[in-house]
Amino acid sequence: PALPHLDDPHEEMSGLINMTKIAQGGRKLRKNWGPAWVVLTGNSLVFYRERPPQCAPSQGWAPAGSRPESSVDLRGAALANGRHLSSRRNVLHIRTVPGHEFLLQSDEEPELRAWHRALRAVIDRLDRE
Ligand code: I3S
Repeated sequence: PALPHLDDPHEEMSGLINMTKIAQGGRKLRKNWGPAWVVLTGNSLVFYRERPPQCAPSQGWAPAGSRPESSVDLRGAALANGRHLSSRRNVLHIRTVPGHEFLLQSDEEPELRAWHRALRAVIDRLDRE
């Protein structure tokens, strides 16, 4: 099934990172930290339980049969340091327009900074469109 907001599916960045959802549609959720394979595209953040199997380059990052757990549209999203929301170090807080909120975390500070930079670039670009 097509994902409605994946109209710019080129991959900006992907990797395995600790993640928890903390709100869904503005409703607070209980944290459930765990590793996720996260793909940043031109307009979305897509979460997989694990890394999808490698596929032919022509097929891009979303091989048939690998279903994302969830994905969110980053247009208008807010991105901030998440230090006030967790006791973990190197935490990034993402809040989307419909009120879905996520924390991303890595013990490797450069890794989290790379995600911060890449997300900032995508969100800023979407703001200018
Ligand atoms: O922000 P919170 O609610 O104190 O987050 C911690 C809890 O969710 C805790 O689980 P329970 O209280 O549901 O058993 C988790 O084990 C912790 O990891 C959460 O905090 P951190 O600081 O790790 O984000």
